[in-house]
Amino acid sequence: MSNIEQTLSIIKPDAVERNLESEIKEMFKSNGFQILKEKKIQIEKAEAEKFYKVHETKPFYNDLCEYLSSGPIVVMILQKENAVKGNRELMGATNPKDAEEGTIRKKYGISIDKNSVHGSDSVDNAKIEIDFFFKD
Ligand code: IDP
Ligand code: MG
Repeated sequence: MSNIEQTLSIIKPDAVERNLESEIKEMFKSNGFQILKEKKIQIEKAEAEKFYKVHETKPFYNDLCEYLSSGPIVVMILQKENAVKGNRELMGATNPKDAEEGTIRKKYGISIDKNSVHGSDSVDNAKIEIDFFFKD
């Protein structure tokens, strides 16, 4: 049975800054993802804090929010069969050092904090995150 899903992807500041936007989008497309909507924006730290609220008790929360708001990002709605899991697989492990060959984070990630992409971790969170950036 078909299970077309949508998920939220972000190309983070470290990757935008290194002009990796088109290469990363090509990786999504060549892996069967459709980019339904996209925009390049820069967010305020307060918005980053809202977006990453689940991590508010973590020691890296402040740096993470500083970082996500430090420069332009590209936010996208990706669509594919089982898109949420498929995107997590294509992204690779949070720490690029642990990411598998062929994943975005292995290829482009610099460190655990500058790991080039964000992807929703569940279907429920994908809906919340898509609304966060694309509810008009
Ligand atoms: P994910 O992006 O793979 O879903 P999460 O655990 O949700 O990983 O963490 C969100 C983001 O917070 C990560 O992508 C990474 O940029 C940052 N992060 C996670 N763990 C650490 C850490 O131990 N030190 C610094 N930054 C971290
Ligand atoms: Mg996460």
